[in-house]
Amino acid sequence: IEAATSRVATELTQAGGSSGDGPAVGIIMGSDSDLPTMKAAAEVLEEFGVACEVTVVSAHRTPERMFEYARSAHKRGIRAIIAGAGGAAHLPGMVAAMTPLPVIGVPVKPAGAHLDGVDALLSIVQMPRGVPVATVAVGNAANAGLLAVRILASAEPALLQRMLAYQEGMTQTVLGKAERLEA
Ligand code: RP5
Repeated sequence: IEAATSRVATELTQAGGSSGDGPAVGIIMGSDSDLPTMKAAAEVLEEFGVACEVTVVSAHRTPERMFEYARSAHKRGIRAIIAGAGGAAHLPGMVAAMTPLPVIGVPVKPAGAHLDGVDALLSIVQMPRGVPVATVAVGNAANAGLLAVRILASAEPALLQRMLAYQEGMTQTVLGKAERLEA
């Protein structure tokens, strides 16, 4: 992840992982200022051994780059796209309009934002029929990573087992806390 994020503002990069040759998930964001939020998605994917690429694609500042990314991702072997943006967050929806891949949108709350990320949430979630974006909670890039894992896991038995183990781990953690509380 460190290697991927250090080059994030310049070009497509690949983070570690073991599922296949190239990255299976593309993580894109409107600005490198979104990285502190979006890196949680890359961390989850790394935890599950899913290879990803991390880069900046701005719907407003680099529209041609957005077209190129969205139109080519599936041809490069990407199987799901996580797209985060703040403010007038058009990136996830526009990418979804141009790719056949599942797109997971992350509303980002930029530092010093006046609207608490609600502007980004509404920009991302209110998609018209026919162009779906699976939208997670404001700032919850970890859930975007987990959803991408689940999408891939539906066709990868080994990944499915890792997701089941992750869920069981969560259950045991909560039960442990409940036991301690009740003791
Ligand atoms: C959005 O504007 C980006 O996704 C970011 O959340 C926000 C601020 O971008 P910068 O001005 O920090 O580059 O497009």
